[in-house]
Formats: sequence, C-alpha cells, structure tokens
Amino acid sequence: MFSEKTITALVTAPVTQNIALIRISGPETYNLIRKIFDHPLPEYPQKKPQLVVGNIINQNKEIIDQVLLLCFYKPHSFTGEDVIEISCHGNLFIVNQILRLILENGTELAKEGEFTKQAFFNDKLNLIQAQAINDLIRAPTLSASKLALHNLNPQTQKEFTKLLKIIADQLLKIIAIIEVNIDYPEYDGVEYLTGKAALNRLQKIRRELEKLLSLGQQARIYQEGVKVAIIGKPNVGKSTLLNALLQEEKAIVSSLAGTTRDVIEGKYNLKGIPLILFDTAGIRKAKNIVEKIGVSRSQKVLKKAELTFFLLDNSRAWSQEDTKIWKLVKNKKIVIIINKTDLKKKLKLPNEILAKNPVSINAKREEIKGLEAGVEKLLTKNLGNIHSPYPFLSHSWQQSKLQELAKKIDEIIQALKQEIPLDVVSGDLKIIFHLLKELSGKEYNEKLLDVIFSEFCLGK
Ligand SMILES: Nc1nc2c(ncn2[C@@H]2O[C@H](COP(=O)(O)OP(=O)(O)OP(=O)(O)O)[C@@H](O)[C@H]2O)c(=O)[nH]1
Ligand SMILES: [Mg+2]
Repeated sequence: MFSEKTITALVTAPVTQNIALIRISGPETYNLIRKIFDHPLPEYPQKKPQLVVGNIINQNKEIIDQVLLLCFYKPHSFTGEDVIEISCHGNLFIVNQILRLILENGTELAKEGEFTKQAFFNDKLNLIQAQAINDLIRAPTLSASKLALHNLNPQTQKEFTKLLKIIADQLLKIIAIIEVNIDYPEYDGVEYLTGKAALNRLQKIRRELEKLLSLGQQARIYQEGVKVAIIGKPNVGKSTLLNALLQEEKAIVSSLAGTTRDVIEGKYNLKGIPLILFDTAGIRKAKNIVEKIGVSRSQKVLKKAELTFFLLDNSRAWSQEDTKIWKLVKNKKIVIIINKTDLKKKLKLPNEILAKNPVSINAKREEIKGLEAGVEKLLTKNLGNIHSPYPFLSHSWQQSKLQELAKKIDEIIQALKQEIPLDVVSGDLKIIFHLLKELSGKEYNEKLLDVIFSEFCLGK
C-alpha cells in the first residue's frame, strides 16, 4: 500500500550543528526537489541510492545552501517510497528555510514515527521490527541496543514466523481432527484424536509460550532498567554509596545524621543492566517538618522501587530504627548491605537478616565489588542466557498478547483434563489463531499503531 502523502521532517536534532539531515518521502518527492534544487537529478528509477551535490534555491533563484542529496527510489528505500535525504549545513536558519521551501511545495510535516509507519504499510518491516527501531534509538546500554538489533534482524523474524507456523499447524491439526470426529464419528480412516493427544500438543505449545514470555521480561530489564531505592537509617552511608557507584560527588555526604532531605537520582550501568538509583533521606522519627517531608518521600520511592538496597552500619548496634525499616522492606526484592566494614564491628544481625546473605562494603573507599556481583546475580538469577532465535517480546502489547494466548491455551488444557468433549473447545482454538496473527506483528489495529508510533521521535 503506497502512500499518497509526501512527508518531510528534520531527522537530526533541532540544534545548531555541523550538518543537519532533512528527509522527504512519498510520491511527490522528486517533483518537489526539482523545484528547489539547481542540478539535474539522476534518471528514474534506480535500484541503488544516488548522491548529487548542488544548491537549494528559492523562488528568486537565490542560493539557500550548498547541499548533498541522497536519492532513493521506490521501493528501494527505508520507507518503500521515493525518498530524498538532504544533508545541509546545520545552522537552524538554513535548516528552517529549506524546510519551509519543501513544505510550501506540497509536503506535510511528518508526525512522530511516520516514516517508519510508511515502511510498515509498505511491508518493509513488521510491528516487532518497528518497535525495535525505537528501542535501538533509546537503548540505555550496549546490551539493550544488541537486543533491539536482534529483533530488527530479518533472520530473527524468519525464525519467529516459522515458530508461529508450527504452532498454527499443530492447532489446525487439532481442529481438523475434532471436526472430522464430530461430523463422522464412525469414520476410522483418520486418527481418532483423544483428549490426551491434543493435551500433549497443547502443553508443548504452552511451554514454548512460557519461554517467549520470560525472555521478553528479561529483555525489558535491559531496556528499561531497574529502579533501586537506597534505604536505611540516617548516617549509614547511603549517599556515600550512591557517589561511589556513580563515580561523582552527586549527593552531599556529611557526618551529620539527616544530611539528605530530597530524593537524589542517578543512573548506573551494571554489566549492561541500567540501574536507576534513588538515594533517599534516612528513615527515622522526623524531628521537624522538612525532615518529615524527606522521610515521606523516601517511603514513596520505596513503594515504586523494583529493588531495594537496605543499608546497615557495621559500626553501630542494631537499633529500633533498623527493625522498623526491616519491616518495611522485608517482603521486597532486597539486597542487604553492611557498610563501614573498615570500622570496629558493633552490629549484631538478627538471624532473619543473616539468612538473606548480606553483602559487606566500604562505601567510603569505594570497595563495592561484592555488591555489584550480588546485585548482578540477583537480577540475572532467573534470566539464564539471554539468547534466543526468536524476537524478545518485551513490550507491554507483546507481553499481553502472549499472556492472552497462554491463558486461552491454559483454559483448553483445563477443559481437556476435565474431559470436556473436544468440540466444545474448538471455538477457542479459532480465537487463538487470531492472536497468533497479531503476535506476528503483521496484523494491526489503529489503537496498537498509535501506542507504538506515539513513542517515536519526530523524523524517524
Ligand atoms: N569509615 C567509614 N565511613 C563511612 C563509610 N561510608 C560512609 N561513611 C561516612 O558516614 C557518614 C555518613 O555518610 P552519608 O553517606 O552522608 O550517610 P547517609 O546514609 O546518606 O546519611 P543521611 O543522608 O543523613 O541519611 C559520612 O561521614 C561518611 O563519610 C564507610 O564505608 N566507612
Ligand atoms: Mg544521605
């Protein structure tokens, strides 16, 4: 489905820079450029992109800029449309003049992700790949960008299509046999499908889905990061730990209890997993209004954190404050950290805490290797190897489709286990087919397109 619209946008950031890139895509691209460019364009059509040097000129034939055009021809472009990319000088006065000229000559300003949307409608990529492009642009670490590249790879899509086809074929077989069984119960030329045989097939599919679900969740950790609350009573060294991890003096450190009042955020790359760290005010019975606000903010951070660092001070005895905080964090995913191990030990840990394998550190001297290893182990405990021939279905729309599918198959498995006749479940199998199509990233509805492309930047 080729576009009737020609769209344009500044692809590079709208700031002064050496070179800026403007992209035009759609049926009017070449006609339009002929009106504002003073050199002949390469002959049409060609498979390979062509480079042309020349000047962008206005209606009065005044030169606006000397530019380089990269010309692509339908369907051999990213969007599948005629595309020209203009590399111009990155002065925003120049960029804006060129953009205005393009818009005046019959194009529309592209919306977020609209070029990628054109590519999707022209079958250049499916929705899983479209999402992967955005992931690649936003990847917070090298590991996250590798996951996005894996999803973008056509080979990955091929493998996934194969897997979905195997699942669909298995289901078709079940449906076909159910229907023969219903229509010709006496016909013994076909395999009589007992509930048990169908059950085995479905359980195999279910296991495959479980793998896809869990790999997607793992990938999410690398893409989105993990929110970590650094919690503890005042003066245990929370801010010192934050600074040691970030390798900068981000938070004020002092020997006064109650130094940190506000939440201080920092990003840390733990072997490819982005940690979003929140240093908080020490939790204790607040002495004044400002401290009260600080403690209440700490508790809010604790609520939304996916991981908690519970800090204890090796040089002080276990106190009531520690007990209170322990009650707040004990049911969360936590790492218990004993700080100030360079000082004389006064801390005697309750058995409950000892059982959680606390990690010892010296934040002041930045001796935190044990912590890094512990956190990595904890976060990657269920991760196994983040390798798969299939795409990592980490986004909420992908996870929810997988879950819907798993739920439907579970229901059928339950029905079969209770020996409900197979014809009763054949309707459900048809719903599953639809879900499989949606999962392939080729089926879409407007709502889903909005969800995916609204996250894109302008010009992509
Ligand atoms: N000896 C020693 N001192 C430390 C260590 N870590 C932190 N400190 C000291 O402990 C004091 C308190 O450190 P902070 O990092 O401000 O403690 P905090 O938990 O952020 O305190 P609040 O913000 O008041 O809740 C400072 O004087 C630090 O230099 C450590 O490992 N060893
Ligand atoms: Mg502090």
